[in-house]
Amino acid sequence: MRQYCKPLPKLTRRRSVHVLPEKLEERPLLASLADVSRSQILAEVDRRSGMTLIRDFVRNNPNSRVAQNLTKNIVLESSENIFRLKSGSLVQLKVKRTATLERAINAVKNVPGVRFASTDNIYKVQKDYVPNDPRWTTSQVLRPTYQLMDIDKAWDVTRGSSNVVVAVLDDGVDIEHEDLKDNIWRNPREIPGNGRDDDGNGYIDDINGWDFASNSNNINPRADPTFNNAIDSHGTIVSGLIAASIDNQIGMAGVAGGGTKIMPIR
Ligand SMILES: [Ca+2]
Ligand SMILES: [Ca+2]
Ligand SMILES: [Ca+2]
Repeated sequence: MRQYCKPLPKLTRRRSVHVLPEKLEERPLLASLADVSRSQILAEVDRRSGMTLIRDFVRNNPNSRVAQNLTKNIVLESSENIFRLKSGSLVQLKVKRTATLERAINAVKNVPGVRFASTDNIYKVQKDYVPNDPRWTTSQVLRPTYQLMDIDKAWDVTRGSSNVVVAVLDDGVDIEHEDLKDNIWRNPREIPGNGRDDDGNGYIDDINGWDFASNSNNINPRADPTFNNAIDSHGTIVSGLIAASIDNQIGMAGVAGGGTKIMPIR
């Protein structure tokens, strides 16, 4: 996968990237935070030093309509290569104040060796992500701990994935908890309640996990009479730290609560 990314000198690498339009689908996390530069455009050029190709063309064909359009719309002296590709380069071209983006793009597209040109789409990476879960803002314990982990910066990159399953080996997990129930792993090859070991793994009706202490498929601590309620369950608390649903306006936000699944083991 090719990604055309290059920070402007005045911006930090962490906070912005430049992306050609046809590459937007490769950067879904950034897609809603676009801005289009009004003073520069991007072009993909089939030479490692793309600006040399463009400047040479103007020098060698000064009277051509293509070269004249180029010099009329682009500040060639200030334009530069910004990213090397395997088979060429990405160049950033400064648009003259008297030109429009459309005219500048058309002028560059007509230069031999330019594959295509487009607007320079600047995507600002989200920072200081704040979930809407009430305990995220009120907890005097969780929030400082999360901040020590730079969790807001991590959440800019990912908030969890349903492709990831975390086994919690503890005293069980309250799988009916309102802030956990959406992120509990479910065994896709086991049919619940039929008294059979459908997936042949040696455990009957192991839908969400397994209680090895009681040799039971019920891993919810609510089933244990020694627990008064779910808050007594260490496994439930740990699971909440990992995968309490983010942004559901309930309880807290787990570090990977954007989809990561919990497999309770006791
Ligand atoms: Ca089974
Ligand atoms: Ca079964
Ligand atoms: Ca929540």
